[in-house]
Amino acid sequence: MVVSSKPILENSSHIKTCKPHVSDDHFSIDIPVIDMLDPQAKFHITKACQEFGFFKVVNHDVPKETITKLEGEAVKFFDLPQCEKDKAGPANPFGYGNKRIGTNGDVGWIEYLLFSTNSELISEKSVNIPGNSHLFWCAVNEYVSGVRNIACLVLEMIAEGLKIEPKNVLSKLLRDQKSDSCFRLNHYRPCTQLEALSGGRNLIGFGEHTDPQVISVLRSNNTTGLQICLKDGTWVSVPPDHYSFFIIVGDSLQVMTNGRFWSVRHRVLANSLKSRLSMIYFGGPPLSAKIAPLSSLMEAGEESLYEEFTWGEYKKSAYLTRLGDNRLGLFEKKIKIRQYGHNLLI
Ligand code: GA4
Repeated sequence: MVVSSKPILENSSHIKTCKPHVSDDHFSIDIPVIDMLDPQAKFHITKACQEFGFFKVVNHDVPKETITKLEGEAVKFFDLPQCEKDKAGPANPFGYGNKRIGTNGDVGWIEYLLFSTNSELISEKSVNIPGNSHLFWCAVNEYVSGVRNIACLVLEMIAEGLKIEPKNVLSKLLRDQKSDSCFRLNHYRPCTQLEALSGGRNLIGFGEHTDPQVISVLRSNNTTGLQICLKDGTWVSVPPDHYSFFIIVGDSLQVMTNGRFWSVRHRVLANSLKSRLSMIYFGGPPLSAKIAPLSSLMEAGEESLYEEFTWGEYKKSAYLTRLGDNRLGLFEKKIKIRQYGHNLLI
C-alpha cells in the first residue's frame, strides 16, 4: 500500500491517502461468521484466529437497546459544537481527540473519545463529557460490560478449542480488577470533498495498525470503511453490520499462542457520503502480567518466538512507535527455523 504523506491541499497536513486497491470494489472474501450458539463455535473461532485473526460474531446476547443507547449518546456528543467537544480533550492518551492519533505524529480523518476501563465502572471523572453526562456514562458502562462478556466468552472458547487449561486462563486477564483495557468511540465525518481532495485515492480515516492488546471487540453503524489485511498482503473491505461484533486478535494473543494466532492489520477509509461511528473495546491484561506463550500449548521442543515481556513493558514500547509500525518485531527472537511443524530456535 502506498500512503502519501504529502498534503493534498494547503492546510490539510492531517490528510493521508492510499491508492485504491483492486479489492476495494471487485473482490471481497467471506469473513468467518461465528454463531455463538453453535456447539462447534470453539473450533470455528480457533480456525478463524489462525487464518484471519478476525471474525464476526452473531447470536450474542448484547441487547439491541444497549447498542442503540450508546450509539445515540455518541451521536449527541459528536454533534456538539467543536468548542464543547474540546472540553473533553486533549486525548493524552485518554479524552477527546481530533485528527491526531497517539503522540507520534499519526493523523487521520477522525475524531474520537478514548477511555481507560478496568473491570470496574469507567469513572465519570475520567473524561469531562460536557452537559449532563449521566446518561452517557450509563450507556458506556452498560455497553462495555456487554462487550467484555463477549470477549471473555470468546477467550474461553479459544482455550477450549486449543485444549488449554484452565478454561479461564485468558479471560481472567480481562476480568482482573487491574485489567488495563480501554474503550474507544470513533467518529469519521463524511468527507464530501473526497474526490477533489484525494484525486481518486482513498482517504485514510484510521491508518493501518495491529492492536497491541489481547483481543478487541468492534462494532460500527452501517457505514463501510473497515478493511483488514490478509496474510498475503491483500486488503479487503469488511461489510458493516450494526448489530454484530467483529473480533480482532491482538499482538498479545499472537504471542500467547506462540504465533499460532494472527494479529491482523486493519484500517479505516473515509466515506464521502455517510458518517461512520464505531465503538471498540480493547481487552488488555494487568500491567504486571507476563505476556508469553501458554505453557500448556507448547509442543515438546517448541521454543518461544518472542523475548519475555510484561504487558506494561510492551505498552510502554508501543506508545513510542508510529501507528503502522511492526511493534511485535522488536520482541521477536532473532534466529528461528521451522521444523517438525513447530518453531525451533538456533
Ligand atoms: C492502536 C489500538 C488502540 O486504538 C489504541 C491506540 C493507541 C492510541 O490511540 O493512543 C496507539 C495505537 C493503539 C498503537 C501505537 C500507539 C498507541 C496510538 C499509537 C500511535 C488505544 C492502543 O491501545 O494502541
